[in-house]
Amino acid sequence: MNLFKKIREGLSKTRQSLIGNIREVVGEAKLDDEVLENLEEVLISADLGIATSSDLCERMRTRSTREALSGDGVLKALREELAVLIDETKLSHEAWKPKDASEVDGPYVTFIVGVNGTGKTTTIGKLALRYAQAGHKTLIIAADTFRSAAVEQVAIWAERANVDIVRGEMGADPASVVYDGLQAAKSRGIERVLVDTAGRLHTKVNLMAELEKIDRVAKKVIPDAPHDVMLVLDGTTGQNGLAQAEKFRESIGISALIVTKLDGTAKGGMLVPIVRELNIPVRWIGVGEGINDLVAFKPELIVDAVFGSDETEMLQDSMLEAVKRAEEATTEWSDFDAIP
Ligand SMILES: Nc1nc2c(ncn2[C@@H]2O[C@H](COP(=O)(O)OP(=O)(O)OP(=O)(O)O)[C@@H](O)[C@H]2O)c(=O)[nH]1
Ligand SMILES: [Mg+2]
Repeated sequence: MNLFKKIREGLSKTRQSLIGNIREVVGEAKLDDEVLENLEEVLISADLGIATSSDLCERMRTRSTREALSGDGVLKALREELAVLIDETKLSHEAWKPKDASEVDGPYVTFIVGVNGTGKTTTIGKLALRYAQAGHKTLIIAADTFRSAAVEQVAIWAERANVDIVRGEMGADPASVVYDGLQAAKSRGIERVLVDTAGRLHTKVNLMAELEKIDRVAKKVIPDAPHDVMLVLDGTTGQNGLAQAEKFRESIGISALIVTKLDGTAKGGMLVPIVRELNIPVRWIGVGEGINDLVAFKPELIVDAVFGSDETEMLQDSMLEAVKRAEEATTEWSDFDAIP
């Protein structure tokens, strides 16, 4: 299945609910103030965020003074206006890049962080498989020594992906597990290291301090580590993800986001404010519990994924072009080799 289809399928609940609600408030009416107000409410309740919803409606208001908009014409116009907003944002994202793997001598270290239950361990399994398939010698460090069974869970994923694992004992200091794991990675000639950390509430100062300690200790073994820190957000929690991202960014710093569970939710609209307002790129999205249910994400795909009119609609040329670029990037690992 191509990348675009997978994203679309993953976000089908979001799209159906959003489009249904838009059709309901717009109907065949003209786009007047009242309709615009209701439209803004629909966008906000679909987790598009207050700023983006308001910007979008403002653009629609301006546009409605130039052309008569009603019915599905509103949807089409919304898609176009959102594409403009996303496009403007993309430019400012160019500056956000993790270290390039080809410039890293020794293991390329990625921390996977996030609040409880967002899908960190599952995503590590999915990523480990990708790295292994791309021919990288990969090691997972199981630094979640907090929750019983966490180490066993990650060990199962390591086995599925057929990669090495270094585990800590239950209750051990996670920083010391990371220390040992990175030493092992160096001596075994590992190319990619994925560090599975325990879930932690972004509001708990001591837990965030523990993460900062892991960061300091990692640097003792590999001075420029971590090369990449990905925050995993649960796509079903909507706007709360933005607050989590801010807190993790202030603490350990993050280079990219992974948004999971988009397959089971109508809240996928949250991808829009994340892309637009956070200025942290979404690199992967999780669209299922299986090892292959991880899709490389490109902001240009979001408009159709969230707002596309229906499954059979012909893709516009520009969209096809974007899909092609994204797929090339994924298969060649040109962008993703550096990042994974
Ligand atoms: N539907 C769906 N479920 C997912 C996805 N990613 C993870 N899950 C499920 O979410 C649940 C939690 O996943 P974990 O990987 O254990 O989450 P975690 O962040 O490691 O959890 P803690 O270590 O306890 O903080 C599991 O039941 C996963 O199967 C996804 O993309 N889609
Ligand atoms: Mg976990």
